[in-house]
Amino acid sequence: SQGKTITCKAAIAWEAGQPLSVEDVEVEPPQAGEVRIHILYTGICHTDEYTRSGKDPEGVFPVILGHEGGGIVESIGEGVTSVQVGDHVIPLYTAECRECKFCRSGKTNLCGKVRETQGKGLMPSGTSRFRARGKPIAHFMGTSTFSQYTVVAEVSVVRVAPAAPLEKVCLLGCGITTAWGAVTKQPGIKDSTVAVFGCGCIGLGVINTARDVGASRIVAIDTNPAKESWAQKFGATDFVNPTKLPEGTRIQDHLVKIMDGGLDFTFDCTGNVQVMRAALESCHKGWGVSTIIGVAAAGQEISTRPFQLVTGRTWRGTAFGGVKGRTELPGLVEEYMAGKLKVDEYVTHKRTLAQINDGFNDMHGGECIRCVVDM
Ligand code: NAD
Ligand code: AHE
Ligand code: ZN
Repeated sequence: SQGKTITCKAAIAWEAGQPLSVEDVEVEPPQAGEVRIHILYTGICHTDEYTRSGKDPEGVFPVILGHEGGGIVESIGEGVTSVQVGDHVIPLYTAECRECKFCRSGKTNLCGKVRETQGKGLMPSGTSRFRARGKPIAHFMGTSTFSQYTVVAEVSVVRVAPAAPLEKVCLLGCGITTAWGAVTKQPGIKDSTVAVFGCGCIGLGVINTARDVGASRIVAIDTNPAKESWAQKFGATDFVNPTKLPEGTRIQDHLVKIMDGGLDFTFDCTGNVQVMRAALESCHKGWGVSTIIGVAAAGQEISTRPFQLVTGRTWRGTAFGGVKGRTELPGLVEEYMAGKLKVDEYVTHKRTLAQINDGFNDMHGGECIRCVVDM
């Protein structure tokens, strides 16, 4: 099939707010600097649901969503050198070209090479490799892992150890890596107090990594009471359900009170702007640092009294945990293989591609940490 268009199944989001439709899609061969991947497994992340629902200001339709995948290189375009046919790979929604201003800065994992076209649902050439019902279908986050075959830029893919089970390490394409990076790249967490708002895949990953790096106390916060035992299993020392506080008590006031003036570090893993505010205001005066990981809907804005910052709290955020995927993911896969990084523990649900909409429903149920789709 190399050099030829492949017809395979993909889950297409034709319109915002509609269920995905599993149907035939034509996938063109990779052009220069591109890689065509046979996707074997993909996770479903809350960000896929966010864009499907129509809340993403960058959302383009029709589109093939999915950004937490694992697969095998089927063919490569002209000039591609960093992966070969048959390599086991993870697509990267945060590219790493190693030559743009961002990549060379040493200050960020955000790469400027393909982000503009990626945000429009196009390959760097400004065109799509997908067609269905005779129409072009947009790419998503440079990855589109809800297709049995996808095409990505070479800068948006990394080879991983072939011995690693793709049905597990696909999750390193987003959630677990994001959480791991958000903690490990933040200096000072050892021997410090941490609060984590939201105990989904991201929040549990933050809790677990904070425990691994030696945080002294880890307070998990979730409105879903079923998350208490999850949080404990991943390393939380305390759990607070904000809906169970006495009427009129705000979560930030409660945390400042029980934590001797507040937390050293807090993380928003919900995407809710009120929660982001509470996370900032739960920080200790003089030094507390709050990190936003959650993605908020179009039109939503954060607010707080500037006094919160004047008095020494820091508000920051992170994408893909600050991780440079091509450089760092192979090592993270090795950590998993060596038993030093939890991955299997996050998989609560499994679905086939035909059942992918059930996978989205699993996510809404509150009992799902990650659903892995067998493509
Ligand atoms: P999830 O839905 O599985 O988890 C969210 C958790 O927050 C749930 O347990 C829910 O009960 C809890 N929650 C909801 N409202 C709450 C409230 N008011 N107070 C406390 N807890 C509350 O989602 P996820 O897959 O873990 O993703 C979390 C967020 O992170 C999403 O917004 C997602 O889009 C975002 N995300 C960002 C990045 C990044 O690179 N920045 C990467 C992955 C995911
Ligand atoms: N398109 C959205 C932005 C969404 C967003 O912030 N995405 C995160 C990754 S979420 C993964 O589950 C991210 O990487 N952001 C950096 C970037 O370059 O997109 C919007 O609101 O416009
Ligand atoms: Zn994601």
